[in-house]
Formats: sequence, structure tokens, C-alpha cells
Amino acid sequence: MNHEFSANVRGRTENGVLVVTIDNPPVNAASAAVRAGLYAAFAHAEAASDVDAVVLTGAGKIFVGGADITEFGKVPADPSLPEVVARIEGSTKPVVAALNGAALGGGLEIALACHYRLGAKTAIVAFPEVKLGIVPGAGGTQRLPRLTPLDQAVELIATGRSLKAEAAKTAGIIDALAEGDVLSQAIEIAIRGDRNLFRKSSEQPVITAPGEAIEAAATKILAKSRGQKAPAEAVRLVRATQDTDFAAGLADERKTFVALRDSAEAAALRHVFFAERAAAKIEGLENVTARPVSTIGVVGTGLMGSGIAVAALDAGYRVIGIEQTDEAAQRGLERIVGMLDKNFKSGRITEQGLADRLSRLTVRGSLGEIAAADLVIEAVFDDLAVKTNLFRALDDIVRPDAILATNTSYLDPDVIAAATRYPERVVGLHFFSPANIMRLVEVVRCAKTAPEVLASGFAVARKFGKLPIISGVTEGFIGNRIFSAYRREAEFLIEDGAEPREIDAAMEAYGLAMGPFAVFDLAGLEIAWARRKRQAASRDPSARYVDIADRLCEAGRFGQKSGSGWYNYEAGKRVPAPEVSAMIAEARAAKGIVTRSIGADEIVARLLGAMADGGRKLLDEKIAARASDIDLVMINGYGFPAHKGGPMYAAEIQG
Ligand code: 3H9
Repeated sequence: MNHEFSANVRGRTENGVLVVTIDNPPVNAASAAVRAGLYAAFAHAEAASDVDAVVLTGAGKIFVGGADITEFGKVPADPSLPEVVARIEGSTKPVVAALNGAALGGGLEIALACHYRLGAKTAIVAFPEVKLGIVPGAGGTQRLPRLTPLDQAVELIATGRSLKAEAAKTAGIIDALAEGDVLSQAIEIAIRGDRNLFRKSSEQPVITAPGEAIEAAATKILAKSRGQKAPAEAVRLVRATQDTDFAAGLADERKTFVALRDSAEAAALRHVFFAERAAAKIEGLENVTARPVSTIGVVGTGLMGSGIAVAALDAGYRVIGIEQTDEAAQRGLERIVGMLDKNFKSGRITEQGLADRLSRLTVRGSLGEIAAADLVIEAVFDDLAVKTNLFRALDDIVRPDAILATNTSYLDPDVIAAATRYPERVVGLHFFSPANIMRLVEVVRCAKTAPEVLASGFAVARKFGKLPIISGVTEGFIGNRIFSAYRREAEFLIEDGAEPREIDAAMEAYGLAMGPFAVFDLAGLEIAWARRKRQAASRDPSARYVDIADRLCEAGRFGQKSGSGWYNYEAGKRVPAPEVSAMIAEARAAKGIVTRSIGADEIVARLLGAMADGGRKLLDEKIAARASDIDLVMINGYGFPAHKGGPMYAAEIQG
């Protein structure tokens, strides 16, 4: 017999089993209609004499992708997810979850309320709530430590890390993995399964772990949370299960969830979530198909090139690395193998995974070897002549439909494209170092880039697991242009009276991993110095120019690598440099600037304002497609705190 429990929940009763299917594309989010449908389904199951057991599953590839995030910030509709979850667990008839795919957040809470969980091999479980600035709000913090040891529960909930089916089974979150079709097997279990295996998670004792293990997990998470509230609350709630009963823990969790859900931090993180989805939608590419790419040529196997090669190998591509000589190729090969080996030793990849990657890698000392590449990414020295010569040479080596990507940071990719016979196949793929780790890739649409070339650049970056953001052509693209505005304002602040350490402290308290001057020192001051010297002749003499960084470079202070920069370095730690304060004082005096003390709030406001102004110019010039793209660039490439939503969002909120 078929039932419609709501627009998104249907049921079918067969052989005493009510199969309840959540069908709410695209991710089966637990919207109001889903919650109402589930509530009705379980009320029906309880009352119906032809139902002995229930199987709960999702339509399509996802079980339930969590609460409906679009409902946050609106008036909540009944029934709430905690009510639904309580209804499911409270069922007097056994409930088996057939996890056909990802069970995330509220989706996992629904699964944990079921009395038995059977996972498909493709199932994934996670509590990603902290990434949205919240904690699980429908019992997740209280049920998980009753299925998996407390230290692991702390780690999973406070980091949002996901577990694949096998790992979820080992952790005790999934009871068994299906061999074939998960739904038919779940129905079989519901009919004939051993009733002793069916359990209510809330009635299980908390699985304790040694105090030190819990402490270690908590300390590691909190050290990384940069002042965000949700991870600390997640740790607190999970730990509290040791001392509080289930009902009290649940009440505390609900109160915490509601407070966090309504916080500025959560609103900012929701902005980031939707910004990431928006960034994938590119005007003009709606109906464009990416070209197939299976072999990627990487020219230049230095730090950047080898990072790109590792990212490509991780994503399953065949990689041909190119150097100018056999010796350099050997060194490049060793560098890439070394990085892969490190990932193997740290457990990030398996022995089989390592062997597989190595079988897809070749590094050669001559450009001719790149002929088979579908896509070439150049990561050679950032010099126009070097890059144009390379692209010209590639024209005669690779197929005419192979894509050529430049990783330049500051050169004009249109000039590089003009050196080739087919400029329409040139696109910018601006990676951030280390390229196998950093998530951001600016995909640069050059004047003549063909739509399917742009789409291919996007598709490859996504397959790399990156966050591709489209940018038009401008010096430094989106990120470095904004970073220049930020740098300029930071230097104005110095002239006006702030010390580097005060500026860094203000921005670090705001949530940046490192303040601007610590970043300048880490990156090294010489490249920006060289650029300033190149630009000196064309600089507007009436524009304000701060020469303190030049003075530092003239004194041989090139940053951390040279032992000193804006700071001195003692045993790798930065300490304020009295010499630099003296240079700053001299520079101010030379301009006759009367200094004043500048508070942390003003520092943050001015630096945010500079970034937002820079961003608005990029929007006016149509370099960035949307303000939220700029936020994503600064969050993922420059350490801007995600929980502040990015500079454009933060500036708007602050008015
Ligand atoms: C939670 O559960 C709280 C509870 O503990 C407590 C409650 C009391 N809601 O990512 P995609 C949209 S918090 C609404 O490109 P994929 C998304 O915006 C939630 N919409 O697909 C996009 O829309 P559009 C915890 C959602 O296949 C479309 O679906 N859950 C939601 O690459 C496709 O998304 C999470 O944090 C949602 N929950 O990846 C999981 N999720 O087409 C968040 C997605 O208009 N979701 N949309 O742009 C994900 O991680 C991924 O979407 C997922 C699919 C892995 C599921």
C-alpha cells in the first residue's frame, strides 16, 4: 500500500514493513515538509496494524543532507527536528535506517534515532554543523558518544570531519554495511533481523575514553578555532555527557543550538556556504560542456609546480611534469615523490594510493614529452618572456584543442595568450602555495578564452577538490589586488601612529591567523620591493606613498627568511624590533606626520574598509562576478576568518 505523508515523504507497506522515503531534491534537506511527513509517517506506523517495522531511506544519492539551511533565520515551523527525532526513536516498532548516501548533520541525527543503521558502501556520515557556526541541535551531541568513544565524538562533532562508510562502521556509528542493494537488505533486516541488535541510542551508556585522550582532542580543536564559538560549545556539550543524563544534555544542546543559530557568527558562515554554491554558477557557462581532461602536463616542478602535480595526482589525473634538463627533472620527480611519501607516512593516503599515484606520474627533461597532455599548466618563473616563449613553443607540441593554463600571479595573461596561435584555448589557473593544500584557485577569463576552455578550467579545479573563483584580467587578479589595498592601508596605519605589532594583534584578535606584517615577513619583502621599484616611474607623485618597507629592504631586512623584517626573529618566534620602530619614527618625522595612538577597533575598521573599497572597484570593473566571490577569495587564499563572512560581508554588516 502506498502513502503520501507530505509533499516530500512517501511510504509503502509491504510484508509488514513500512518503507519511508524522503524525497526532497537536491539533498533531501529536512525541511518543514520533510519533518511533517516523517512525523506523520511514524504516527501512521505506530497505529497501523499492518506495520511491524519501519525502514527509513532517502531518494537519490543522499540520505538526508541535514536541516534545511534556508529555513534558519525564519520563524521555525512545527514539528521541530528534535520532535521528529524523538518520535522516530520512541517508535515501539523497530526502525532500520537504510543509509543510501550521505547522512549529514540533522540527517545523521535522524539516522541515530533509528534502532539500527545499515549503510551502503557509498554512505558518508558527518556533523558539519560547526562549519555553519552551530552545533547539532537534534540530539547529535548526546547520541554520538553513546555509539562511539567520547574522544572521537568530541573530534567528529567539533571539527565537522566526515567518515566514509567503512570508517563509520569501525567507529560504531553504522551497524553494518550492505553487500548489495542497501534498501532491500534493510527491509530483510527489519523483517528477520535479530531484535537484540536493535537499540535506542539514547538508552546506551556513554562510551568513555581516557581523560587525556579527551583533553588532547579538545585542546587540538580549540587551538585551531580562532575564537569561534561553535567548536568550543561542541566540545563542552559532548564532554558533559559524562556527567549529565540524556534529557538534561538534550536540553542544554537545544538551548546552545538556538543561541548559536541566531548568532552573527552563524549568519556569516551561512553566507559563506551559499557564496560557495553561487560561485559555481558562471554567467555564460550554463549550457557549456567542459572538455575531457585525463592527462595534465605541469611545466616547472618547483614548489608551485610540484604542489599542482600532487593535487592533480590526488584527483586521479595522469601527470607529465616537465623541466628543462634531465637533472632538473630528476630533482622535480624527487620533490613530488617526497610530497606523496609524506602524505603516505602521515596516513593521508594508503600504500595502494601511493603506488597508484606513482604509476600515473612521469617527469621529463624536455618539453616535447608533453605532447599527450589535454591540459598544460605552466608554473615556471613569473617572467613574461619565459612564459610567452613557452606558450609559443607549446603551440607546435600539443594538440590544437589542448588547453593551456598559466599560473601567473601578476603578469597579463592576455599577453601570454597573444603569443599563441590559439589564444581562445588559454585560461589562467592561479593556484596558491602550497598548491596541493590551499583550496583557492582563481580561474582567469582572458579576453579570448573560449567558454568551454573556461568551463574546463573550472571542472579541473573542482576535481582537484579546490574552490574555483572566476576572475577577469587585472594585475594580481582578485586576491592580490585586494591584498595590495590591505597592505597599503596597513602601511598608512603605521605612518599614522600604529606599530606593526599593534596592527597584527588587532587583526589576529579579529580572527585572522596572522596579522598583515607577520604575513609580509613570512612571504618575504623583496618581491613587493622589486615591483614598487618597477612601478616607481609611473606612480602618481601626488598619491600617498609609504616608504618604510623600502627602508627595511635597504637595510637588508627581507622578512623571516633573512632573519629580520618588520619583526626580529628569535628561535623562529617574532619579537618587536626596536630598530624598525626607529625607522618608522624617522619616516614619520621626514614627512612631518604628527602621530596619534590608534585603537584596535579603528585598525580593524580601516583595514576592512580598504579591502571592501578594493572589492567594490573590482565589481565596478567587472573583474569579480559578485561580492561573495571576493569574500571567498580572501577567506580561502588569505586567511580571512570564515566566521566573519569575508571582507565584503563584514564591511556591509558593520555599515
Ligand atoms: C543541521 O543539520 C542542523 C541540525 O543539527 C539541527 C537542526 C535542529 N539546506 O553543495 P551542493 C543546496 S545544519 C538547504 O552544490 P553537492 C545548495 O545550496 C545542516 N539547502 O551539492 C545547492 O543549492 P543551489 C548540516 C542545501 O552535491 C544545492 O543544495 N548539513 C543544503 O556538491 C546543491 O548543493 C550540512 O551542512 C541544506 N542542508 O553536495 C550539509 N545542502 O543548487 C550541507 C545543500 O540552489 N550540504 N543545499 O545552489 C552539503 O555539504 C552538500 O550540499 C552535500 C551535497 C554534500 C549534501
